[in-house]
Amino acid sequence: MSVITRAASAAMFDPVRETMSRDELQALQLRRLVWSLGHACDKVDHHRRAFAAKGIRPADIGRLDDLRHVPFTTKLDLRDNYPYGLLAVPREGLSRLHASSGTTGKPTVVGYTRADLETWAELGARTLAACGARPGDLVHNAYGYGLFTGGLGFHYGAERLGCTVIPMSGGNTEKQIAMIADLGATVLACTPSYALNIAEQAEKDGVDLAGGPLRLAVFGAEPWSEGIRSDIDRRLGVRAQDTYGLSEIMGPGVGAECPERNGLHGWEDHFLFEIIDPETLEPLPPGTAGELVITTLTKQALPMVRYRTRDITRLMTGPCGCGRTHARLERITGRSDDMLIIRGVNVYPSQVESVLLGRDGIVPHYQLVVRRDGAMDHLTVEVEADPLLADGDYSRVGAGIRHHVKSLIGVTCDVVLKNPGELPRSLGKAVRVKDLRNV
Ligand code: DLL
Repeated sequence: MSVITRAASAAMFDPVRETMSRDELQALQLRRLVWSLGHACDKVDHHRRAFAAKGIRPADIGRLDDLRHVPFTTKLDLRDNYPYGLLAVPREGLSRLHASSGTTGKPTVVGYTRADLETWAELGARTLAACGARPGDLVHNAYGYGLFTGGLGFHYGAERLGCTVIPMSGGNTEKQIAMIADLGATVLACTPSYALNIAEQAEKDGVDLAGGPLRLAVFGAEPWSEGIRSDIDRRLGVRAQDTYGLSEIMGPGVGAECPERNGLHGWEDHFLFEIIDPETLEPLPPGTAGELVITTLTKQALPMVRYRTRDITRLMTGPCGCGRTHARLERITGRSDDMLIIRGVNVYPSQVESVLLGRDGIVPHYQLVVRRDGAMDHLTVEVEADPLLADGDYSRVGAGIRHHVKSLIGVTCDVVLKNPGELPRSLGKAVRVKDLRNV
């Protein structure tokens, strides 16, 4: 990293919170953990009962390592206590509610006190700053506004940082492009799959966004690959950075990539991160890949105790060139519930994306279709042909992809090349898997 970049990003640190020594950080975490677990057990029946069932009390936590004895919380617990059962404050004490719609059943409802919203804005600002946004930037926010946390989460974070926000929300892509160009946005905040949609539409409309003032894209909310990163960097003329978050914990702003692009700093003064083996549920040593578990340290309305995110990553605690001391999460490759098992081989959509990206003859719009073929699951990769690909070359390109998926991921699949524009375009989170096994 160059001296100039380091100095520039250092200017945007919170010098107290973001660069404290690991010892200081862990001492702060322990103090806050004891408060948070006590708060959860005092105010929430579910947590009190779960602790009692394990025969432990918050006061028994003397070291961070003791967290391994504390019960987990899952999405099912949120559903079972729908809508307000896990709140640690009366409903009247909430300033806002958000909700995330699952694929089945009731949505997950989350609540925030005024102080929680303050913390969220602060961490949103920290997240944007880590990615490279600065006061005075013009932020075009195309994350969905509404119950989804993406829109309002980044909105208040950007305002807190001192940016000007265009609260665009998702959809109406042609209008988005006109606004980005006419108003001179410098930062684009949206999902990576929606940014691809914007890039494609701008190229069709003959609008040169790469030649304009846009310089940074703040992505998140779904898995994406390095291939998509370089594609978008080039087509939109930006530096695309990754951010992580989930509504159950807060929304966007739980972690962010710094200019080093070597993982996402998780904001450890507000969240405690663990990696567990999803089978044995035992914590794994630093550096090992597994399921991310998060405990909130400062949340008032909805304290979360060892929340099982289902997201697969690894935690890196070594020093980072940017100077921040907060541990880094490796980019999320996928969720354990998105993992497909095809003839015994574990496959994440993001692995297939990595194989597809950069190959000649196709564009980065794809979907994985899973069907049941007798007792076996069968995978078809549907990917769009480059508009310049000659009809006679479809089968050669398809065969090349099939071969690479087999040799790099180890799974046999069919590849169907779709005509340009045939696959659905994302307006928010892309739907990468079409599961036809139970229809
Ligand atoms: O997606 C919050 C968010 C909004 C994060 C905008 C970043 C930007 P949920 O709708 O509750 O919240 O979905 C959370 O999305 O558990 C991950 O599976 C996935 N996810 C979030 N960020 C990333 C990322 C928002 N950077 C779920 N890479 C999480 C991969 C991500 N997956």
